[in-house]
Amino acid sequence: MGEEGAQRGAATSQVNSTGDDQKKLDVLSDEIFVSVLSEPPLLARIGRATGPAPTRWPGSPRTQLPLSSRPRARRARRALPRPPQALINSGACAVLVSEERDEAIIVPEEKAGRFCVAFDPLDGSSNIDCNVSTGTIFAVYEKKTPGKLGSVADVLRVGSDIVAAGYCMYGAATEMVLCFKGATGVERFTLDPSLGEFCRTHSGVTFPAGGGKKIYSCNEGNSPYWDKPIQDAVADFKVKKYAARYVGSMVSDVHRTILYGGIFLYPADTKSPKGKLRVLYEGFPMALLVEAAGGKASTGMFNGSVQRMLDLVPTTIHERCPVILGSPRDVDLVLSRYN
Ligand code: FBP
Repeated sequence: MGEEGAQRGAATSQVNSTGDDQKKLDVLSDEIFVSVLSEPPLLARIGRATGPAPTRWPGSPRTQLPLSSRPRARRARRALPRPPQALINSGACAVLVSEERDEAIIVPEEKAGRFCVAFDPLDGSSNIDCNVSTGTIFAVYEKKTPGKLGSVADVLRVGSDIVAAGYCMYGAATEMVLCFKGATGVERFTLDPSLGEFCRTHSGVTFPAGGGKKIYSCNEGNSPYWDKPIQDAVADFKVKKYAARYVGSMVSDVHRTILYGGIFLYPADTKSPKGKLRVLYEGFPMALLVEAAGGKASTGMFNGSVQRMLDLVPTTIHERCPVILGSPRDVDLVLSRYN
């Protein structure tokens, strides 16, 4: 990645509202994401303006991360309308919640739209510096607050109210995975840099039959702080000869889990009694996708009971929750430890 990559991955002196280091790319991707919500075709235009998308397609040179490098990329970036003007112009959104902003963005009444979006503009940011795959995660709600103006109440609601969810993964290729509420299976799209468009490559994707490959994915460095049921379940996976896989970017670990099978968990522990991951823009969207793909998404033992992720009702926009998701075979194995 060299000096340029290091610059982009460099930490700013800031931390976000949940105390996590904020990387320059976190901030940049947040700005782009908010602006893209204003003009969906904009991303396609950036793609055409800057040539290959910010990823490595097989065979394309590694250093082609365009956004802040080449003159055309800089011109395209300067063309991006600055939030909140961009938000105001969208006409599609009423409320936006970003991992990188302390407060929700409420779009002024005269421009407010039907939808509310919670998003993690750059998930797995601790992996940026070493060029390991990262992603973007989002959940979409339909505004329910009467009148034109939205409010935080439009997103602080039960997870099963989400109408659509998805993620983009920036890996060997850029993929986008989407689903709508009530769908069976998820839709996979791959970015074609030459078109600057996402092309649907797989439809109705579900977990492999029977649960798929025996893979467990978690940060085992936290195991001393886990409760006994989780420690026992992970020990059991080893006895059952499961393979361990952990990228440390939720998007990448969940993407692999949906495609190959197995389980991803970031449970609560004595260090983080509410877990690490955030309800609105990590837990909920991934739960909708995993359930649509025939999997299960739970909090494990949380606030005194084992709960379905989408039954949670968050009270703050950056609330955290434990996450246990994957094939029913493996999630049930973990949850059975609480019986
Ligand atoms: P952000 O990078 O958006 O803050 O996401 C949190 C995250 O990086 C997840 O992507 C990942 O699953 C988890 O934290 C990794 O945490 P840890 O480094 O504690 O294993």
